Amino acid sequence: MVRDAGRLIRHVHSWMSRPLPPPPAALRRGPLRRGAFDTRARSPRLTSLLGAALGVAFLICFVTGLLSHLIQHPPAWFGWPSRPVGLYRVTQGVHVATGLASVPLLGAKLWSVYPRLFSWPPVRDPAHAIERASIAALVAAALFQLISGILNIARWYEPMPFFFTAGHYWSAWLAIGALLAHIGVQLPIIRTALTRPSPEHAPAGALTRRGLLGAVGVAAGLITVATAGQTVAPLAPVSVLAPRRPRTGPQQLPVNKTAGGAGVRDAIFDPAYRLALTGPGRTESLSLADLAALPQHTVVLPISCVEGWSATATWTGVRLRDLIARAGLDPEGAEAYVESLEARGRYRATTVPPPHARDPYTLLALRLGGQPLHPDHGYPARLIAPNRPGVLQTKWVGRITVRRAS
Ligand SMILES: Nc1nc2c(c(=O)[nH]1)N[C@H]1C(S)=C(S)[C@@H](COP(=O)(O)O)O[C@H]1N2
Ligand SMILES: [Mo]
Repeated sequence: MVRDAGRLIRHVHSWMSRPLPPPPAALRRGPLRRGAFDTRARSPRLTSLLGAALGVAFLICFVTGLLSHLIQHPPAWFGWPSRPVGLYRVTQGVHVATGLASVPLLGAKLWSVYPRLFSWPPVRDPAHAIERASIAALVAAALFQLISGILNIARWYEPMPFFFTAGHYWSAWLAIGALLAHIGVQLPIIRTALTRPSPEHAPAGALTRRGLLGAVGVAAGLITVATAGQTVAPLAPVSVLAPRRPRTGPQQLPVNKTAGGAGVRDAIFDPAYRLALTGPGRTESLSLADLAALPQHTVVLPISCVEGWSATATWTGVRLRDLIARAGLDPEGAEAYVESLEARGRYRATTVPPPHARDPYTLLALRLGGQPLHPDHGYPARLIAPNRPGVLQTKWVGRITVRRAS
């Protein structure tokens, strides 16, 4: 049995490393000719150093992105707490920052290896062909992740003929799988390259390796500073590339979707507006005056958009747990389904799970910064809960259905 397996493996191995016929030498021109590239600044060490930095950035980006996905689409085994209130703000800020810092790292890494695209012969044997195909998959998935992520934070959806969230999520698995396989295959090379002391210096005048690494580091730092202001308020003035600034927008808060864009203007200003509050076996209609007559609470909580911007604001309104009790359930074991007056749209409704439903900071907010909500911020009432992605902070709330948590 074991002998057979051993023989099979040897057989596959020899088949995989069986040399393929060389391609016609006449093709060896242009970038394929010998010595077509200046290799002085390129080395396995440079490539390995860039790869290590990129690997760390990608891993952090993957984990924080996966977390964001789980919070938005929680499977039965997954739970996410309501405290600390700003945890999601940090994890998602880190997700977007590591993604953006990966841009110069990936650029430099590709520059350091692209001459190999023209290596001769293009494929030596079947094993080599598989290795090259896996690198092609890794490069394609990595580029797709960075480009789609940047288009998303720039809110430029036209070039993406697919649903961003699904595309970005599935391609992330492809990228991380290809990355782990790549690290596994390259490990011996990486180990020698990183343990051997840095060899010969490049001749004066040429781009030195250290200079290149420094430039890449500076570029990554500049990109971070130029965008982190979308969530780190003191950096806002220098964040020239940030698509949003924390203090810019109606009531000093950025807007994701406007009331006009959501088509809710008529519904939200209708004097007949009532909040439908439904619990097991009963439904109640609450007017704005009814809601304002209930005990009011004020909390300071951020909106933390999945697109990486976030901003803190002061919200006043009715505790969701008070509404749950009013609908006839114990807030300790209840969840709430919150629906917008918005007729269509992916983000018109969310489920508030028990940790957030019972948290005294979770409000059906009526006021922002002491004033009634601006129409674009969800007038007449919107959900605001601690430690939740902005996409789950439903605006223009028209109905709340309370049920026992499963
Ligand atoms: N009904 C509804 N609520 C919504 C949205 C939406 O499209 N429709 N967008 C969400 C997203 S993605 C974010 S980041 C926050 C932003 O809130 P703001 O526009 O008040 O800053 O609202 C959320 N609430
Ligand atoms: Mo968002």
